[in-house]
This record gives sequence, structure tokens and C-alpha cells, in this order.
Amino acid sequence: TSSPEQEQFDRIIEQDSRIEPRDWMPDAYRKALTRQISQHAHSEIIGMQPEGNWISRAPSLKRKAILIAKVQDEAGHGLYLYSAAETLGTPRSVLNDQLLTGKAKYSSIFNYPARSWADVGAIGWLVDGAAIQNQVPLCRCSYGPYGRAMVRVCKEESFHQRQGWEILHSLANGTPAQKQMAQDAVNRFYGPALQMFGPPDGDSPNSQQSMQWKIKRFSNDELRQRFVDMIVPQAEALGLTLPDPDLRWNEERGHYDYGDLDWDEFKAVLSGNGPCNAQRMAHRIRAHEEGAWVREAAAAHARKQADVETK
Ligand code: FAQ
Repeated sequence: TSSPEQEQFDRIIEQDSRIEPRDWMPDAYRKALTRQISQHAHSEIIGMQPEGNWISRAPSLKRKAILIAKVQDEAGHGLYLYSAAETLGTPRSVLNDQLLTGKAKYSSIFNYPARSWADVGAIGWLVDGAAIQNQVPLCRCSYGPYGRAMVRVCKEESFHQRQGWEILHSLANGTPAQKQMAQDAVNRFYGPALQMFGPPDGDSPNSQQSMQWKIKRFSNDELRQRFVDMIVPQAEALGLTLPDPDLRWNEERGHYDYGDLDWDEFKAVLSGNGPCNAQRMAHRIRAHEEGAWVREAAAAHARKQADVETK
């Protein structure tokens, strides 16, 4: 019962080749990608807020310059990803409306506050670290524009992770109060960072189909495990601990075992009841409204340019 188009699509997926914007694709594939890519874009944009909060209070000019560059990179990732999402046919204004009206999700992690300077370090190390772990396999995503966007994004995230690690390293080797600040930040961000990978596999409605389509290459739990395995030795190198009494090396599995995460908290955050959901949305809506004149000016400029070109 399969159409020639469907067969061609299946062949491309089977051969690990790429689907491009003008290729035929099943509606559900288009929809799944639009959902994931746009939510990824929204995450990058909302994700500027926790760290943006520290730009004016960074402890030195050098740290301020680095943080500005980092937050600007996130804006770039957001724009890049909106462009990739638009190639699937939904205009950016529609995707943006979905965010502003609360119909589209963004990553749970950005609903937590950045309370201290050490949090900026923990975000870089753990949040960007988790983002890389999740996004490196997305470089091989079956949809061309998304996979290609991820290549550059991952390079920049690697720099972000190192800057976060370096902030924590300085604090962990500073005064006892600074070390405590670093430990406190890690304690608060560890669980939420592990939840960035999404619900456990048994509770992940989209995974199976996404993996068949080679959008996702690994399951949520597989990537979470890789992340835990990566950060345990890094935490040791920092001289900090991870807040999980069940964390221990499992010789048989060749992985670290870790304790259950608070999935009730995750659900609460996803349904809008995290510590900063309301604040994040209010800020984004305000920024969008205050940016109206920029969009109008850009559109007027584009019209003028088009006029010049046709004359
Ligand atoms: N938060 O069936 P699954 C960054 C939703 S990195 C909120 O497992 P899927 C960099 C999920 O959307 C962060 N919602 O879904 C940065 C679905 O709901 P839906 C962004 C979550 O898609 C660093 C439902 O739960 N990265 O921004 C979360 O197969 C520092 C069921 O879940 C990406 O978006 C969550 N944590 O797997 C920026 C990566 N987890 O849509 C600034 C691309 C799940 O059906 C500063 N995305 N949900 O209504 C992905 O890899 C996947 O979409 C997953 C979820 C793994 C997030």
C-alpha cells in the first residue's frame, strides 16, 4: 500500500542519507521535526535569560566579555534553528506565537534561577554539557538542515562547556566560601540537567518513531547515562561532589549507576509550575513587544531594498 514517494523516503532513511526541504516526506515526519526543532530554538532563546541576568554582575571585565559572547551565541543558535524549522514550511511568526501563547515547550532547565555567579559556571558545565551530549548525535539527524545546523552549534557549545568548567574550577580552588558556592550550584543544577534528556524511555512517547526516522539516534536514557559517565570524573577533577548518594561505578555494566530523578518535579515544570516559568515567559513577551519597532524597521528596509533591485 506504500506509495513510490514513501518508498523513496524509506530508502533514504535506510541508507542513512538525508532528507532535504524539497523532498517528499510523510506529514508526521514534518510535524515531528517542526516540533523538535522549534522547541529547540525556543530553548536557546529562553535559555539566554538565566545567564543574561549575570552579564551586568560578572566578577571581572574579562568574565563579562566572555559571558556576553556566550549569551550572544545562544541567540545565534536560536535564529539558526528557527531558519532550519522554517524550511519545513511553518513561518517563524507562527512558531514564535506558539511559544508566546504557551503552546510550544522549551527546555525545562531554563525554568530554574541562576542565583549566584557559580550558577553561571554550573550552567556552562552541566547544561551546555548535557546539550552537547544530546546534540552531537543530532549532527547525523536524517533531516539535512537540522543536522548541518547542529555541527556549528556543537562547536560553540563545547567552548561554552569549557568556560563553565573553568569558572567552577576557579571557585573550587578559591576560598572556602567560593568552593561552597560552586558546590551549592552543582547541587541545584545536577538533577535538572539530567532531566534535560527527557523522560525515561518507558515514558517517552516520541522516541520510538523519532529513532526509526533517525531524527534521534539514541534514547533519552542512553544519552543520560553517557552524560553521567562523563561528568563523574570531571566532578572529581573539580574537587566537587554530585548530589546523588546512589551514584557508583557498576563494574558489570561498565557504567555509573545513579539514583532516581524527581519526575514529579519535571512534570510540574513542564506544566508551567517551575520556579521561573512565569518570569521567563513574561520577560520573553515583553522583549517581543518592545522589539516590534525593530521588526517594522527591518521589514521597511527590506521593502526598500527590493524596490531598488526591481528598478
Ligand atoms: N524540557 O517523547 P519525549 C540548549 C517534552 S539545550 C521540556 O522524550 P522527544 C542549549 C517533549 O518535548 C536544550 N520538555 O520527546 C543552551 C515532549 O513533549 P511534546 C534544548 C521536554 O522530543 C544551553 C514530551 O516531553 N535542546 O538550549 C523535555 O522525543 C545553555 C515527551 O518527551 C533540545 O531541544 C525537557 N527537558 O525527546 C542554551 C535538543 N524533555 O513536544 C542556553 C533537541 C522532553 O510532545 C544556555 N531535542 N520534553 O509536547 C531533543 O533532543 C528532544 O526533543 C528531547 C525530548 C530529548 C528534548
